Amino acid sequence: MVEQVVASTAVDDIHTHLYDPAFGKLLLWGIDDLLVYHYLIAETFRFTKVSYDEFWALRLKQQAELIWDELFIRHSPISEACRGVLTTLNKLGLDVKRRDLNSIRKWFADWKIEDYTAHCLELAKVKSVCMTNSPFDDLERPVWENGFVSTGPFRSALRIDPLLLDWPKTGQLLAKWGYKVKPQLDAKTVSEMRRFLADWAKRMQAQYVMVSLPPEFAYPAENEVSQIVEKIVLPHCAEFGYPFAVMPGVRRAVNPRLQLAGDGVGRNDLTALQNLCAMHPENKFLCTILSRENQHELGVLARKFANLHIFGCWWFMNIPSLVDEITRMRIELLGLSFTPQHSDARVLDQLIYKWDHSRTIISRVLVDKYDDLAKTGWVVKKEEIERDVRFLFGGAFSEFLAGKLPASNSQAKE
Ligand code: FIX
Ligand code: ZN
Repeated sequence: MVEQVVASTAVDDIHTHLYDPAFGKLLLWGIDDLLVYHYLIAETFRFTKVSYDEFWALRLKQQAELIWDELFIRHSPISEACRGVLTTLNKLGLDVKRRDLNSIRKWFADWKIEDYTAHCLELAKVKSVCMTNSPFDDLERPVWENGFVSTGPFRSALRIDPLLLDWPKTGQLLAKWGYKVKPQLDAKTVSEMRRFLADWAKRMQAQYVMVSLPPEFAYPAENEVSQIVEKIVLPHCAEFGYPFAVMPGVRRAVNPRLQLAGDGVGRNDLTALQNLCAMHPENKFLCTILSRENQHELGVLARKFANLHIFGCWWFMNIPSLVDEITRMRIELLGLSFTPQHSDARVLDQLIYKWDHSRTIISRVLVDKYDDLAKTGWVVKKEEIERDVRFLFGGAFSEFLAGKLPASNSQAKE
């Protein structure tokens, strides 16, 4: 019964890198994009003799062929990211044992993107998709400036990494766009940076404001990042009720020659997150963290602060052994008050495998947990299992977005 409920309950995917089809080429899909996923690029360079420069000079189709040949033909595709391509093709009804890239390409060529988007969402049983939207992206910004408003399943989150991590350089952009900012965070600059955030969060109808952070992130601290968080981001989020999503643990460009595939991981001192939650009870925080070593501490922090909602097994954590370990631990620590998974899909079709693989593990963990209850004589009804799974698959997140902070939180600040 649990397996059937988990397999059939539609999910809100709360963090992806997908786009509404209205964003045109920014929405990646199809076999070539599936193969040229940065997870698979990194794995290909474990084997290939092709140099970085040669690889980046290839056209997308040629890159896809090289990856297919190296990871699927010359070796068996047993890594999680390789297996994901095969799960996706299989669920789409393609015969993977033919190993025929060109016939797979022909199958994709017959689709129109609007129909294919609906097909993927239906197969993956995803009812909404949260995009990652950056005003600093030159391809994306004009779509918003031309008045795009999301009415369908695609929702928005305002991504602000350059504002926090690359000030004052990002200030030059703000100045160009008409915000009266200076490199120093004086009062006028602070209010103009807040105006910038307010304009973009409103334009995007953002669900939350988000940033990824390096392993060294500290709070409070005498540095620009910490000052921008304290003086600009947190007051903005508190004023308009946006949660601030922090994603610590990414060490960008560990190997820059791998481009997007070149980011690494490092562990964080979670005292920073503890301080954020404790010092800003008027703010709500979302958090997913990249290092395995931080996972238990994050679960414990969520027990301490109702203004913290933890979510997902992010990126290098999204492999079956760790999803099982992390999900099990979170349920044991927090019951149902977290969001176990997001897809982080960058290619539309990936929704199919990311959710298929995650559902299998989440259901396995839940079966064990309900079974433990059964041994005590507690009887769980089917409607209760459905209620619980809906809560894990977006209900808890929606309540966190909509809900007021517990009374203890608002009083703590007074
Ligand atoms: O920072 C992020 O949101 C990361 O998820 C991405 O930048 C990363 O490249 C990714 O695709 C992970 O799944
Ligand atoms: Zn992401």
